[in-house]
Amino acid sequence: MRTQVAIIGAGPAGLLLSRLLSLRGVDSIVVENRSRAHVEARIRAGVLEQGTADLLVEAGVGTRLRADGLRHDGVHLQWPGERRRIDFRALTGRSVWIHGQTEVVKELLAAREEEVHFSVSDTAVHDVTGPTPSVSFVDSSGTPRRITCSIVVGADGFHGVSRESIPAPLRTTWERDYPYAWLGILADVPPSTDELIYAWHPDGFALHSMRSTTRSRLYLQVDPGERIEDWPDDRVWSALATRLGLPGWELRAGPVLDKGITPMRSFVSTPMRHGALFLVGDAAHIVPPTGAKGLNLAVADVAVLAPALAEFFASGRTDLLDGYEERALRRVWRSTHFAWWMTAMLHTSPDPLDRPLQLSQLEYVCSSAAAATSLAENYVGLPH
Ligand code: RFL
Ligand code: PHB
Repeated sequence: MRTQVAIIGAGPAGLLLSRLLSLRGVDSIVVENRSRAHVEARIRAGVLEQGTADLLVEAGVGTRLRADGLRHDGVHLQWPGERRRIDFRALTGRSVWIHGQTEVVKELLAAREEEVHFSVSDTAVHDVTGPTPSVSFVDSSGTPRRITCSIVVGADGFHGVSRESIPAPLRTTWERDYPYAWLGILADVPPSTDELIYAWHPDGFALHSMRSTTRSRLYLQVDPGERIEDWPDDRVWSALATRLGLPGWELRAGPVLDKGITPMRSFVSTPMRHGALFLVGDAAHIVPPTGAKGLNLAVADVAVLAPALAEFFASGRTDLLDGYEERALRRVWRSTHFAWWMTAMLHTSPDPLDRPLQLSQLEYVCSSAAAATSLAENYVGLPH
């Protein structure tokens, strides 16, 4: 097979890149090691920055978002006895959109299905610093195949192969594993809140999010060693009711459709480019979910890379490609900081100094226009 851009990974980053390239007349082929059903069913992100939403609409893959997305003009921050609203619209003139990553991926896949090879194995990257870059893999019928191309894009997430194909001595990584995890549930019950609630509580952080007007998504801070079997539904609902509780407000419980525990990590790996190989999204960086930056950052990388690749194929110009890493990393570090900062403000720890510092910070963020604006502009996303 021959194409201009071989893309490894059919997550949001790989699929959106393929879509944006096709709109600019650049050919690509995507290889994905999971099945289509698996990729379409993965429950992940739910908050889109305005810039992410705008890009999806511009790319002609925002039909579901326009029909079903919920515009949120703020979030609630909470600690015992207090629930305060941060008004994004008043502070920044912008909003975020509640729309499941699952829906984004389904619409992108429908637009790119002919170009995606699912259920492949043994994906490997070759000769990205030489004259004949290629990606080899074994297809779903067991046949070895190879894509020769000009550019390889690693959009294969944190556990992919493309980052590791850059020689280890050339790589620098920054990494932190947090001493807590998120237990998340998707529940078939209308949200008990109009906007997201981020709650500090002595038992641990809790988040009330949603996927639609009929589906709630909720999270609890737990120890990373917790086993999901030890969290039957009634224990989860009871912990959520305690941590999100406020006099006069009630949490509606309902059937749990999905339940899982996710570790929390900050991770950045450079370079994001090695010869003809470019990394985008979780393949190069991971943020803890507090602040909802992961998917948005993957989209932001693609928003920089797609026009740079289109320019390269149209005119041979390389300056935009040469500037990709620096431009992408500026946003990566801003979002990495914001996600770390939100995480540090809201998660309880055994260190007794943390509690008064966190409560002081929460009070400050909710009462100072300057501090609230800083949170708001990072949350809604700095301009692309
Ligand atoms: P993905 O989505 O991980 O996609 C990578 C794809 O590559 C495939 N792959 C391979 N394919 C071929 N060969 C190989 N060797 C391969 N190895 C892997 C994988 O199967 C997969 O299909 O990365 P991408 O595209 O960079 O997108 C990143 C986002 O998915 C991620 O940042 C977000 O989901 C993070 N995240 C959230 N981000 C937000 O912006 N807002 C949120 O509210 C939010 N909530 C979340 C999240 C992530 C979560 N989990 C489980 C990681 C909530 C959760 C629970
Ligand atoms: C979600 O709805 O999954 C979600 C929302 C906000 C976050 C993280 C996850 O900060």
